[in-house]
Amino acid sequence: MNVLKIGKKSSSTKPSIFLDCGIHAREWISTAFCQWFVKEALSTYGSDSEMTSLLNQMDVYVLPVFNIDGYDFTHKSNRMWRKTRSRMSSTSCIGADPNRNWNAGWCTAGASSNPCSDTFCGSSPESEIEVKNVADFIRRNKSSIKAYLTIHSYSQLLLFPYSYTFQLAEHHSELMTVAEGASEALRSLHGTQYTSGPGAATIYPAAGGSDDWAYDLGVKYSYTFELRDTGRYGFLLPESQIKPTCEETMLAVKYITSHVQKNL
Ligand code: 0X9
Ligand code: ZN
Ligand code: ZN
Repeated sequence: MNVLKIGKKSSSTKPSIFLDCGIHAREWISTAFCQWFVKEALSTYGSDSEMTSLLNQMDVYVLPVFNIDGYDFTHKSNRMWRKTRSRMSSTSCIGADPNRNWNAGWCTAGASSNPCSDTFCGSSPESEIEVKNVADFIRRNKSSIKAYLTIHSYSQLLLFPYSYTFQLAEHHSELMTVAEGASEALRSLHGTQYTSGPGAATIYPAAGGSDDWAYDLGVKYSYTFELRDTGRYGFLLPESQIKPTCEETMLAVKYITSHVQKNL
């Protein structure tokens, strides 16, 4: 797995943001967004004041494709594959849900212990090598990572902890205010409407997700984006929507990163 580190070179460790795409194999607009983000970062550094300030002050770690094997499988065999491609000796069913495999209320709600289910939580927390690798990376860089952003589709939601419980997060009101500001910024470009809120109440209770895990580790600004659309095309978002979706999402991501910078 390759993670990109984007930012102005520095001799000391800078505060950072972790951004991942493609946790779920079939959510192709997600992987498109990480590519877009990298292109925008490199091409607007030095001309856009917000991007310049961000990359001067912070590093952004971008994991362009989290679920590599699954993503490959959606191109070659089954466009609607969601999970990893790991094998277990006990069953012929393949893969676990990489967003049910984190050690955050693992497998208690909205997840399945049936290996054949699309929301299979895995044989144990971090049983999936992709999850273990990213969890290790975030644990190793925990003191520098100030925000965790993970990109999914679809539903047009901006979610934050918790999803494994209906209890409100300690920083609920700040997380909500920032999410609403980000959604408003996103909407300003093409009118795309987003709903913000804690995962359990806004989409569904689902334990073992990366956002809840990062938050409980101490990464306060932990957000899950569910990009376009609301179901007309779903995971099969047409090519014509890639650019507008990435453009509007960029505004929301920059809104969040500016808030994080202000609160370093
Ligand atoms: O169910 C998910 O993993 C996400 N939705 S998706 O349609 N992309 O599969 C929502 C994740 C929200 N956060 C957690 N459940 N922790
Ligand atoms: Zn391809
Ligand atoms: Zn997803």
